[in-house]
Amino acid sequence: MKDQALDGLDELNGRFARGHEIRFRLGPLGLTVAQLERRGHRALVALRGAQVLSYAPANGRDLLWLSDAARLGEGKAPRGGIPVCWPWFGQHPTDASRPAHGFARHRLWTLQETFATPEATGLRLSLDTGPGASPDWPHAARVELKVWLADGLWLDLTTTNLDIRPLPLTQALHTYFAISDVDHTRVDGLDGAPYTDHVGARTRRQQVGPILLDREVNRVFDHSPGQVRIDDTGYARRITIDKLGSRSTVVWNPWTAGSDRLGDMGEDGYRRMVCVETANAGEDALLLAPGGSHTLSARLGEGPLSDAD
Ligand code: TA6
Repeated sequence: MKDQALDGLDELNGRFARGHEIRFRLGPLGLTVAQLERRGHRALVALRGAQVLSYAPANGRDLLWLSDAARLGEGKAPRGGIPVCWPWFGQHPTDASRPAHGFARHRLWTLQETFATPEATGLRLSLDTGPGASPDWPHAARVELKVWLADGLWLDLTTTNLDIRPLPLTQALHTYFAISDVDHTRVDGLDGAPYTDHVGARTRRQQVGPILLDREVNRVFDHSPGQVRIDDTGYARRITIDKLGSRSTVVWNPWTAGSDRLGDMGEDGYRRMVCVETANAGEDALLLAPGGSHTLSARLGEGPLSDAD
């Protein structure tokens, strides 16, 4: 598959590069990426799918996991980084033949602006949909992703309903975090939250304590607007995920059988990743009024894990 923006690298750099802080180049899988740098923080953002592929804080290792076996293909987003699930999360609500997690992650987004100020270095991408722009989606809407480096990686996913009808919306920043090993990692901050368990027949449950990664996990948490933490004793770090405009959180690890089904997780890849997804899904589905807009925001940060944690 050819990335249409390949032809435009010179033009992209001519119009949008910002000194050493923002440059455009070919990145993983031959994708056209924006390379962001600010005070030692580094990120790569692919124009296809507006997918962040990498984010490493100053002097730190990457917070994001990208599979060794990631590939591009028709209807396939690279396995890893932060695919944008939009305008539906999971299966389409009424038509199971439509692509899982919507179509935005497969499209080439339009670069609207880049910025490098004393406070932040980043960019804004957009995708328009509607009867003319998007035959598989009847609603006229615009979705924008603003990504920037400051004290962490920040993301704002804003949807505006440009239609005369209400817009049903579910979505997620389907973030694949890199971990040292499943045996050394737990996900905290969801104690007491109700969830729908998507492993096997769907069941409603309530989380007790942290989530241990010792089996397939696929949980859609409702009522989880607060901070989620990934504590990793192998890397001695705590990843923090703070969010706004999101009352649902998805935690996923496909384990062995799921990895075999997916085919692009790489050798034992499931041991070195966990998805913690900032979402509007399940009971947190949105209905945007005509002219209305909604922003889903996330900030990813990290710090050392102390013995007291
Ligand atoms: O968020 C969890 C999930 O919905 C799983 O059910 C799962 O299969 C996954 O996302 C990955 O989906 P994808 O379409 O990228 O293979």
